[in-house]
Amino acid sequence: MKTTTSTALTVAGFDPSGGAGLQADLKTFSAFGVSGKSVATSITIQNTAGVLGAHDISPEIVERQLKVILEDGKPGAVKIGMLGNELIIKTLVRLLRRYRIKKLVVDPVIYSSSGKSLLSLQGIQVMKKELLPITFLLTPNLNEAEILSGVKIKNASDRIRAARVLIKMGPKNVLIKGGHLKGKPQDFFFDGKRTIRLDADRLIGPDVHGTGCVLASAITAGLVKGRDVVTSVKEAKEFIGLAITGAVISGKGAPQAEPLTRLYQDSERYDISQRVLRAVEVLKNHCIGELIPEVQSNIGFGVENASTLDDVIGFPARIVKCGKNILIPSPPRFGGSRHVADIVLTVMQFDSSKRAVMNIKYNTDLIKVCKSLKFSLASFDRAKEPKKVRILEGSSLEWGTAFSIRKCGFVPDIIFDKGGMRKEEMIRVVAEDIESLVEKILKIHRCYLKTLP
Ligand code: PXL
Repeated sequence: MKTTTSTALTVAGFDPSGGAGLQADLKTFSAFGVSGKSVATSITIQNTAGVLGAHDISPEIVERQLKVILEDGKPGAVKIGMLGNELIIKTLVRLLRRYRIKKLVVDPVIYSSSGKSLLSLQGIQVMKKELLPITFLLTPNLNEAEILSGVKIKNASDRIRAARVLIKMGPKNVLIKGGHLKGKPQDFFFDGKRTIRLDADRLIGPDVHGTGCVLASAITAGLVKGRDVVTSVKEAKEFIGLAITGAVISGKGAPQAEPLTRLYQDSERYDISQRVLRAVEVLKNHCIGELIPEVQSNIGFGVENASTLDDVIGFPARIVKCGKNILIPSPPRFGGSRHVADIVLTVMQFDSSKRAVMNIKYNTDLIKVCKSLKFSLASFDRAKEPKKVRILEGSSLEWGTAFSIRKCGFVPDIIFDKGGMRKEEMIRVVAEDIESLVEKILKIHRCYLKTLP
């Protein structure tokens, strides 16, 4: 059990598809280690394909929800999302004033990304008149900034004008999200004095649902944790980038931002390190020293959908032979093995289900062993490597791996080469995961021992 004062409240709509609104907000708070409370303003009817309708909660019920929550303890900050209509806004403002809520992040939701109205026309007027004056940070997208400020935004200077108009309407800070402006996406922060342009890489692919909610909630969580507003915005922008990278397609419509991306990644990486540590213990116990080549061995094991060196765990100091025994001079880490990781990444481009590779010694007996075990084999010849590839340092193993796979027509169990100038001949054992890799290695080792005098 633990007592916390680190709480955030979201007042927003309910999205049954889980991608936006209350559900996305709570996941975001959790991802920041902030305890979340939530008050529902409207039940939307929607799935990943879009919003079909909305049933606003009566202002009395919104009031009762809010009151019991605020009486229970003052949240560190409050995020406001979809509000539905003017009566809900009036009720909300009255209570926020009564409980002296200062850290108020308002995401002025007016339309859904699919174009459905989520706030009444009267609601827009009441938001301008009553909610903006008590707002700490307003986070409109371009369309919402235009509607609230009355300034048509076609370029960056229009955006500055709109921000000035909005600040005059009451909020202490404004973040106009420029994700939908043509060219390089740039968010624009203004606190009445300072203007800060925040660049963001345009992320390719279809529009991701829930990004506005997740961004505003991430800022709110930062404020709860005591960060200043600009730091909170910057951290939240990094967070939304990750949530978009990890977006999930779960239905027929849009992908949804995934606020738990970092947690999922960390947990997968922890799981992989533990499995690799267990695997080398097994290899150690079986004393597979006979399989280790002169340049020593390494193991690479990639996370799901691995795409960079840092997505592949390996042993920075390799796996070293000591007679029949093997030694692990330093623990595995992600990005720890350049060469084997190159092979893993190349293999995964052809077959993403094969994520583990270990290099072992080459000799004709070992090749015979692999054949007797009915492993599929393919090989490449370093001498046939195109000059262009050779000049590009480090791409040699990628070439050899891709060449072997293409020749074979699928990813084989074994990829070998007979070496070249200052290059030791080598066998690489390929498997789906670390456990099946160890199984293959032990089979090879067992058979190989029988061939030795
Ligand atoms: O993305 C705006 C938004 C906010 N809140 C709820 C929503 C939507 C969009 O669909 O459903 C509840």
